[in-house]
Amino acid sequence: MRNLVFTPTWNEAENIALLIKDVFAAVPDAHMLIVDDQSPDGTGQIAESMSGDFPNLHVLHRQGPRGRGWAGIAAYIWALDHEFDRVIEMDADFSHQPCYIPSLLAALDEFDMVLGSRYVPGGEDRRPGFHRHVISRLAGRYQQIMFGAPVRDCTSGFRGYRSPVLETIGVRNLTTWGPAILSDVLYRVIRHGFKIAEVPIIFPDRERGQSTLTPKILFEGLWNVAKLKFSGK
Ligand SMILES: Nc1nc2c(ncn2[C@@H]2O[C@H](COP(=O)(O)OP(=O)(O)O)[C@@H](O)[C@H]2O)c(=O)[nH]1
Ligand SMILES: [Mg+2]
Repeated sequence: MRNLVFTPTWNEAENIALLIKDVFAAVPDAHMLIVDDQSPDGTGQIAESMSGDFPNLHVLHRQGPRGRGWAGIAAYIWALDHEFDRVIEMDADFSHQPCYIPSLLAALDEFDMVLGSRYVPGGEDRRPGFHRHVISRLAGRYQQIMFGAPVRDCTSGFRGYRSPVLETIGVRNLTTWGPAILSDVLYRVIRHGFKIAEVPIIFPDRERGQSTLTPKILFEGLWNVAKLKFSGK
C-alpha cells in the first residue's frame, strides 16, 4: 500500500519541522506532501530544506490565490496522479497529532473514508474556551442534519480516504477555495454511499502559530453546506 499524508500550510514555520519529524516517526514508510501557498514566514523553504533527510518528503509551492481549499484540491490531484492508494489529510498545528495516523490508516482497510473524531468514545476536544466547543458542536450538528450524515464529527479536518473515492467524487473539478472544502468532500462521499468510519482522537489546541479561522470563514462554511444541500447535485 502506498500511503500519502498531506498537510496544507500557511505560516506554519514554528510547526512544520517538528510535524515532518513526527509524521515520519509515526509512519516511516509513508510519503508526506506539504502544500504551501508561498507562506511569507518561509514554511515552504523550511520543509524543502528537510527533503535531504527525508526522501519521501515532497513540497508543493502553490502559485495563485492562497486557500485551504485550493491546497486540499491540489493535494488530492497530486495523490491521484502519483498513484497513492490511501490519503490522509491533517492540519500542521499539532491539533491533529501524528500518533493517530496508524489508526486512521487501519480503518481504511475496511472503510472508504475515515474521520478522526472528537465525539466518539475515547475522543476529546481539549481546546480551552467554552465558546469554541459550542461553535464546533453546533456547526457539526448542523452539517449532520443537513447532510443526513452518518457521522458525529463532520467538521474534522483530520481524515483519510481510499484514493478511488477521491476520483469518484470528482475532486479534479472542485472549486472550493477555503476550509469549506471539508464539507464539500464529506457531502460528496455521503452522496455516493461510501462507508465512513470514525476513530477517536484527542484534539488539543494549536501549540504554536496563529489560527486562520475568522467569523467570515465560519459563515461561508455554513452557507456552503446549505448550498450543497439545496443544489440537488
Ligand atoms: N496552503 C494553505 N494552507 C492553509 C491556508 N489557510 C490555512 N491553512 C492551513 O490549514 C490548516 C488549518 O488551519 P488553521 O489556521 O489551523 O484553522 P483552524 O484549525 O480552523 O483554526 C493549517 O495547517 C493551516 O496552516 C491557506 O491559505 N493555504
Ligand atoms: Mg488548527
